[in-house]
Amino acid sequence: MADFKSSTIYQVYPKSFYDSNGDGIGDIRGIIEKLDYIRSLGVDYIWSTPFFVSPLNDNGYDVEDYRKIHPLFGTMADVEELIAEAGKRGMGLMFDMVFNHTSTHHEWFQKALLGDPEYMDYYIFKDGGADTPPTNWQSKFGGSAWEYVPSLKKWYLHLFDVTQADLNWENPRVREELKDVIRFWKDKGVKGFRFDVVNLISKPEVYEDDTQGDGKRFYSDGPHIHEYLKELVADTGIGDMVTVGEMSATNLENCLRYSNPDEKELSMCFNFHHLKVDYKDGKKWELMKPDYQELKKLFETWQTEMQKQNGWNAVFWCNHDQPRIVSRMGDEEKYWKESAKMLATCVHMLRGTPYIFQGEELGMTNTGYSNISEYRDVESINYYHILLEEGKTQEEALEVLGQRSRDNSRSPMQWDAGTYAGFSESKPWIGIPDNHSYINVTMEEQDPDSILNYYRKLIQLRKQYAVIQEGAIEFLYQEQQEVFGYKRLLGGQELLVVNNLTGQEVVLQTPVDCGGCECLIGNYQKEVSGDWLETLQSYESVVLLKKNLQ
Ligand code: TEU
Ligand code: CA
Repeated sequence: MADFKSSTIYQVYPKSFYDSNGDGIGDIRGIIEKLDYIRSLGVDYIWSTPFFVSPLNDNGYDVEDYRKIHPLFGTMADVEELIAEAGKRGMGLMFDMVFNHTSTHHEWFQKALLGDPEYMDYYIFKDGGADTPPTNWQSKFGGSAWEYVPSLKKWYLHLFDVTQADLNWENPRVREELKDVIRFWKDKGVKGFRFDVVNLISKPEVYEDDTQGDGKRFYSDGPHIHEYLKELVADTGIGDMVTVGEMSATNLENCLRYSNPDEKELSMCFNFHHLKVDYKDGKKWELMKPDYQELKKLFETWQTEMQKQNGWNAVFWCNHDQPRIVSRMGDEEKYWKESAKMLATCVHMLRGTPYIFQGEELGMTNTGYSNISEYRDVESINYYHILLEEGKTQEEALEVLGQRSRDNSRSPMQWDAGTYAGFSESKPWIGIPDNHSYINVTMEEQDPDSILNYYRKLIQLRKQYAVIQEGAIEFLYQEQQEVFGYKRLLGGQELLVVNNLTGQEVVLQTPVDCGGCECLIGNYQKEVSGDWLETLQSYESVVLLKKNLQ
């Protein structure tokens, strides 16, 4: 399997990828049927979000049994076939390990609820009167992070939904149980792992009210996090596999440690700072236009420091929790194609491992649901009510969801222009935007100039040019807000990446001398070789290779 530094990773959300048996819900056999498509992109690994037995209150991030497949998605035989068939095509599977919490349906929690002290110690139970939660910490999905169990006269911690109880990592037995889960999947031939909100697993010694916030500062990158990760990796022998930790409200200092190979923790981290530049005062549910200066600064800091201190970034715009990037930072109407390609270029030429979320490669957009009944995500539904309670009108609340809901990325993959977008033969579990009439795999396959074919080319360029994989990075145009530019340097090669983040033409403050350059990729048909590049058109992207520098 390819080294993670030269790889591109494709994320599949099984429930919405492809439905093989016509029940309106995507499944494992659906992924198997579409493996040739995924292979055609040129990616090396497939990260699939969870399909284990679960009540699906958080679409599988509430795991009831880490070793069994939810019948809605298929069988163990299907999963084994998926791993084998991907392997035949040169791709490795990465499974999603949700180890910060289990579903309250998990047998461990069920035993805890019966008062079994051994299993109560698997979770975080605290004393407290029925009216006073142990602390004022807030759930990430809204409301208190504590739930009272009258029969035990205790509260349990849930940083996410009330049916997602946080595990007690201080308990060595919990750590052993979770290592066994990794060994189980490793033995099945899984080639890598994504660890869900893994930087939240180490809770503080003392549980106290957070007078400055929702509690996150006490448990994000908590006191024993690095120890726990080292132990998990060493004891399961996954140090040579590709691993990525999802880091919630993290910082650079910790991510440098998580991803520095000498620390023997993880291959790389997801952080979300660059995806909060449109949060007003840092609040997800308050709308603001993206602050591009801040976006550029964040990329610059993280890229430069990771390089200096031998860390490694996962680079991405989209996943199953994020709105679609073309709707968010591009222009999904007038410059749909141009802006989707420009945004792709911005991250795919960076130093790090790029991730593509299903449908991103087609330029899929936010879903634009107009009624709350169309939403499925627990977080969206909770916040809709919170927004109404805060005094917003229904229209205003829907406007916020339209831009921020996680369901924006969870609509079915658009395979063709037919009914249900070729995803299923029956009505899917969640609605499909009308734009599948022109945003779909079948049509984009036929168009050499499509977003799909542009992504293929970006992935291929990374394979072809060591400077994209390993080159040093230097940032350009820091003073020019509309332009996101950088250089990659390796040996005698210099790669120049220039992107116009706006829908207006811009004049470059420093024109680029294209003498002796080859244009590797760009989203406008234009001959740049031997010329000066002085202006960029709306959302224009240009990637130039300068050769044989002395
Ligand atoms: O997400 C963690 C997480 O905190 C977010 O991305 C979350 O969706 C957002 O902050 C809410 O505003 C991971 C999974 O990717 C997500 O799907 C799960 O719901 C969550 O963990 C709990 O397992
Ligand atoms: Ca199905």
